[in-house]
Amino acid sequence: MEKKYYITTPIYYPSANFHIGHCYTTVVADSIARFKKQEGYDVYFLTGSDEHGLKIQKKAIESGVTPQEYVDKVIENAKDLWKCLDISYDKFIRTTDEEHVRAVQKIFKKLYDKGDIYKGEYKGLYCTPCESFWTETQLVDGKCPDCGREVNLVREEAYFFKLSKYQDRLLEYIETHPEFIQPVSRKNEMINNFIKPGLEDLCVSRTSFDWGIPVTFDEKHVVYVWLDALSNYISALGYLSSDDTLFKKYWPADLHIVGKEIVRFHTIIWPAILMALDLPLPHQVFGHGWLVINGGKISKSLGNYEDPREYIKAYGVDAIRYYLLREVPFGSDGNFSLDLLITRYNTDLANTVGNLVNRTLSMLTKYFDGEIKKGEETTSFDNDLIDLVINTHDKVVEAMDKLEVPEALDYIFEIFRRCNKYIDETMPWVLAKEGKTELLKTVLYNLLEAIRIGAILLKPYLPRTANEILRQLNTKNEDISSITTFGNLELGIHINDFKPIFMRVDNKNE
Ligand code: ME8
Repeated sequence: MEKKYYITTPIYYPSANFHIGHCYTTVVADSIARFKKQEGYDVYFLTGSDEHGLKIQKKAIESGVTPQEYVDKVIENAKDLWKCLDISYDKFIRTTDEEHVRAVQKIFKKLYDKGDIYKGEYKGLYCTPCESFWTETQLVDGKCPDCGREVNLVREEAYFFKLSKYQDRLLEYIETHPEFIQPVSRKNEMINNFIKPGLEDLCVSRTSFDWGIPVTFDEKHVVYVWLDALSNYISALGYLSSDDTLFKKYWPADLHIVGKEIVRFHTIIWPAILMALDLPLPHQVFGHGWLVINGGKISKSLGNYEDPREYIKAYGVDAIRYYLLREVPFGSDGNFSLDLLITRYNTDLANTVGNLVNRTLSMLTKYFDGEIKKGEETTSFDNDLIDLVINTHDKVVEAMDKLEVPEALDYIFEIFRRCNKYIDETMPWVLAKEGKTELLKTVLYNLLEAIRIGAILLKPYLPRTANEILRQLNTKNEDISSITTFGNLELGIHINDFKPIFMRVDNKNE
């Protein structure tokens, strides 16, 4: 039976200003989804946009359009960015989709009927210019953390979700399921900073603005944006709809990948809601770190913001994917700079892979007219190369099981580095000069086969590069099942036309 794998990214606030940091979650999720597909899983990969709430309503007012007009316009920006980054999602959900709206309304009603949502009064600190509620601890010097103005104590009729009721069950679940919150540091943070000090019931409706999903039985209330947003993970699969086939097939999620600042919502509020709905919890929530610039935030106002499409235009999509996947230790913060991007590009992509493929194909053209042949003799360096290549798949699988994406990628690059060393060891140009044709055939075959296997393993991370290498090799054996043994590169075929895949870029600071 095919194994299923349901993976999600957070749904993004629609924006006209995405930066490179925003690309991180989605590129990582895309690579994991592609990897699982390659490993034979039946994968469902969900992403989307989070379109309700005061923040969006205010942006729409600033732009002089309705909230719906605003989100309809900027949504194209997200979809275009994911397209430029080769994101292979199966569904893009919008929280303004009819089906989502209906599902959230049913979820709200279900929790209300069960007694887990009740009507009460919200008492809190309110910033009128910002129309935002704050808690005492969120204030900065006693003022609104957004605009720095005075806050007032206000009261507003609101519905509450009985989060406190689930505190003990949640703690027990987290403690008995060590894989649920990863990395471990985030798990400890959730337990010690939030759950153990005590969970308070959560305000889940608002009356002070109207850009949200109306509560069906009390229409002056709209559903709190996080209850609305988190529900996307099940509404996207048709939960509580007339067709819940996908829900039955894919829920519970195998992995929610989220940024560290929203782990709290995904590991406290979301599981409590699921418990209240009598649904199983996701297998894992992974909270990744941020991409930072000089240790600080990336933002337009700081002037360090660049549209990621500019980098894609300059260096190609795989240079960006590679940087994000390789440079940032998964789980920790990682630094971004153009210098580092170019260095990684030149060293790993242009030199290690691009140059290797180009050199090898050039030699095959020069010595054998581009025909792939197998030699009758072997060199003393072959076994070491072959062993490394054949063992790489297992190492990649092991790293990916732990979501160690940079490590997985590095194992694959080890193949290309080993190939370059093999060229230095065997010196094919000397073999050619000395007329050792059988050895030369063997060396080139081993290199091409190692490159083929490396390219297949590379597909989930750098799909374009991998496909271009395989196209240049003119091989039909592109499947993961063809890399369990060494020697499946077809004999007698002629390689396709080829050109360098990556051109070195001048780095002014190098
Ligand atoms: O949080 N580095 O949406 P969002 C790494 N709508 N990741 C970053 C980043 C950076 N510099 N900046 C942003 C939301 N992100 C909610 C989610 S889910 C039910 C609702 C990541 O658009 C951030 O951590 O603010 C998050 O995972 C994603 O971008 C979307 O952020």
